[in-house]
Amino acid sequence: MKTQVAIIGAGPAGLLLGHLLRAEGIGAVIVERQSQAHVEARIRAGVLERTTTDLLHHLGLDARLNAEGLPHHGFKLADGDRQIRIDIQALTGLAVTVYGQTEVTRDLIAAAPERGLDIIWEAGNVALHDIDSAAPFLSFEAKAVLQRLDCIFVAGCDGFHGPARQAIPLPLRQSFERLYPFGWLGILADVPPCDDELIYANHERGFALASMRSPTRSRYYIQVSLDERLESWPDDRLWDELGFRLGPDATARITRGPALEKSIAPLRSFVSEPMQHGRLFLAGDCSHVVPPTGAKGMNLAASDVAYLAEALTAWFARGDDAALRGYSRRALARVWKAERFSWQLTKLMHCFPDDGAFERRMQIAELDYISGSVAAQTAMAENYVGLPL
Ligand code: RFL
Ligand code: PHB
Repeated sequence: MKTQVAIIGAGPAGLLLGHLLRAEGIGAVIVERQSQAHVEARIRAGVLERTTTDLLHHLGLDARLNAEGLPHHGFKLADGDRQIRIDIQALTGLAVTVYGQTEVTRDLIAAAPERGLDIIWEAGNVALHDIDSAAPFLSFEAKAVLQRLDCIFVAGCDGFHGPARQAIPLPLRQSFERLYPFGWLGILADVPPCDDELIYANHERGFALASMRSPTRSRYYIQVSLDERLESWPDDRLWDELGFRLGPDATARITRGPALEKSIAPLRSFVSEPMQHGRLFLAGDCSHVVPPTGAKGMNLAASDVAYLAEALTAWFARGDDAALRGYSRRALARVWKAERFSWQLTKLMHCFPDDGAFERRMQIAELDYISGSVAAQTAMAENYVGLPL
């Protein structure tokens, strides 16, 4: 098999890149380890920045997004009894859109055949070869047959655990990491949300987030220690805990219901530099991870591939390699700012096991400062809606 760009991974980064390349007439094939059903069932991000929705509009893959996406003009920070509203629309002129990653992924997969984007599902043992030559290729097993995909470029879009990042030799690759001593326990339920905006709550029992997928589907999270097990969190215990943490206004309006999905995700900040080696280009979680507090992970995957598609298009259309050479530097500049915001918001809103009374007072003072400062609220709002591309 042969294509122009071989993409590893059918997450948001790989699918969006594939569509952006096909829209420019560039050949692309995606090789994905999991089955289509598995990928379409994953519950992940919920908040899309304007830069991400713009890409879906540009591709004309926005029918469901337009019909079902919920524009959000603000969000709330809760701190015990108080709520601080960050009016992102008034402060930045922009909004975010609540539309699940699951839905984005389904829309992109559904449109793949009609746009000539081939996806090979359940590909085992994907390996990269000759990435520092002019003729790289992938090998993998599909339907029990060893296959080879020759290409001009390889795009590593295979998430944090995939093989692409490791294909950059270690002396040339440097990583920066912060692991957090807690995770998020998430619940998805078909009940109306407790508020029409998201609420990020700092409580001495731990962080909580009230989010949503639609007017009838809620998504909630609580901070839990890393050794917690799902079996210890029957639905009622989880609803009780949300009631403690979200503050009195929200708690009075929580509707309980059975969990459609429940999972625990660890939190991590991670960047691997550079994002390019030879003919291999990395995008999304395979090259950087943020804790979900800032709602940035999927949006960074989208901005990476917007840069990469632009650079590959310049190369295929005009033989111009300037943008490809600048890709890593350009993408990392945006990545590090999102890392900074996600890390700060995580520190502000969570209970760290080693923190004492002093750190708690600092968090409360910071929230108090934000509540009274338009400058602080503006800084938070412009990061939340997403920095410009
Ligand atoms: P993905 O989505 O992990 O996709 C990678 C794909 O590569 C495949 N793969 C392989 N394929 C072939 N061979 C191999 N050896 C392979 N190894 C892996 C995988 O099966 C998969 O299909 O990475 P991508 O595309 O870079 O997208 C990143 C986003 O998924 C991620 O950043 C977000 O989900 C993060 N995130 C959020 N981001 C936001 O922008 N807004 C949010 O509100 C938000 N909330 C969240 C989140 C992530 C969460 N979790 C579960 C970590 C909330 C949570 C709880
Ligand atoms: C979600 O709805 O899953 C969600 C929303 C905001 C975040 C993280 C996750 O910051």
